[in-house]
Amino acid sequence: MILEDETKSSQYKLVTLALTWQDAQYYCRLYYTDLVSVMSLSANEELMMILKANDVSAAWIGLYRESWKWADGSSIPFTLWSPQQPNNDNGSQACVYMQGGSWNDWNCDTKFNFLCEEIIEETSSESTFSLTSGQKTVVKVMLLTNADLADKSVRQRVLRQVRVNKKRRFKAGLFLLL
Ligand SMILES: [Ca+2]
Repeated sequence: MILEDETKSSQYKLVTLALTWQDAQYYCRLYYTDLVSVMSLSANEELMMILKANDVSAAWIGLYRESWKWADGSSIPFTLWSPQQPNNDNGSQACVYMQGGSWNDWNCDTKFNFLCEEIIEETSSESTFSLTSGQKTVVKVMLLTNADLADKSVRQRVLRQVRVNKKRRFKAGLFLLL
């Protein structure tokens, strides 16, 4: 299987469980790809409409402070803070929720609904393999890439790409040996 540059599309998933930011991220990573990264005004509007349509006022998004970055490690081409935000009130606001389409930094332990995204990545050479329960399959992958595989976020994306199969998701230990 050769993983090459792929076209990428995101599907947004609103989860109406109230969880802390960290638990929300865990949930998104388990069932989808990650908490949502909002990379454009149009994506932000789409998410705002999802919240509105579901009558949810506020939901965690993937942005957090460690110098601000998205949960999946992406850079920040776009922000839409509410007025006077981010204010890091009491020095304890390191996570971000969306409300009415704009963003506020907030205490990560607060429980909100949250927005996940599922990234569907199409590889040019589609692999097909099937797993039955209890079966162990070793998949050898040859990577043709200029990406920096020493970078943790790049490795996570590669593993996700291996893991995400439109029809079938298998929970297994995935290791990338360099
Ligand atoms: Ca705030």
